[in-house]
Amino acid sequence: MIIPALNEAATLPAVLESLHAAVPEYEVVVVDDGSTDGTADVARASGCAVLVLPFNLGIGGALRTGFRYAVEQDFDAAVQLDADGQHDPSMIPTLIAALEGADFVVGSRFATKNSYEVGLTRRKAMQLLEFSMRVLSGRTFTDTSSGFRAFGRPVLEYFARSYPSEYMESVEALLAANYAGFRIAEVPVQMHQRAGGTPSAMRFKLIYHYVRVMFTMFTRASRRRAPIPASVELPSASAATGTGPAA
Ligand SMILES: Nc1nc2c(ncn2[C@@H]2O[C@H](COP(=O)(O)OP(=O)(O)O)[C@@H](O)[C@H]2O)c(=O)[nH]1
Ligand SMILES: [Mg+2]
Repeated sequence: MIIPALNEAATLPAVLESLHAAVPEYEVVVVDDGSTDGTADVARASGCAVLVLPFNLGIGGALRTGFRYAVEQDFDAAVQLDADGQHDPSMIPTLIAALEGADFVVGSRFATKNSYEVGLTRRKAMQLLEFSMRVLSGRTFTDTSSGFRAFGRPVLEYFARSYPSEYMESVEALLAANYAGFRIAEVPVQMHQRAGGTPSAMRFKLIYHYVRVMFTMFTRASRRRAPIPASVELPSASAATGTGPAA
């Protein structure tokens, strides 16, 4: 389980507890990304692995750190989930089971009709993203920005060296994995509203991010045949483990 976390001390304990109850057999790593609210301490108190980044890299950078860690620790698969209680740990075995027939599994909020509510701005933007994704990838994804995902080993290795770093990276990563030829599956999930804390982007910032991600998607599409070099030496992700204070 890879949990990117920025100032989630309020919600993280309950998430870690529910993970421990639902899937005690899986290791958990929290990637604390320059939080100022004691997120790392809360995570350490639960006994899970904590990677502390010295300053804020953004969710993509934090995830890439988590993927490197998973690769280094020789995990066969990993699941990404939010620190805010939105993702239901009881769905994790379903996501992992779907890795039998896929390399990359996306927990989709919209694969079936359910009650997950998003604001109007976000909903419209998501529809536009979905449409662009259909044009660029040639297939339909019902939830391009879900942060509840499972990855098999080959995708972990791929993302450990190439995961996009800007916010809304989830969309870009989906397109990149599609171009790289990975088998991608969607599994319907029920998602909750965040349990507390603050969402990472508010309305106007969101619009900026949606415009930026659209631009990146088209750029990516235009150079889709450029391979990601396979032989990049990776610095050790576990160098980030430890007790250093979050800046
Ligand atoms: N490591 C890290 N995690 C972040 C950052 N921004 C957001 N997150 C985490 O990423 C997850 C998703 O963010 P969230 O605000 O819930 O986005 P939403 O679910 O798309 O509204 C949460 O666990 C956040 O704590 C960041 O800059 N760095
Ligand atoms: Mg969330």
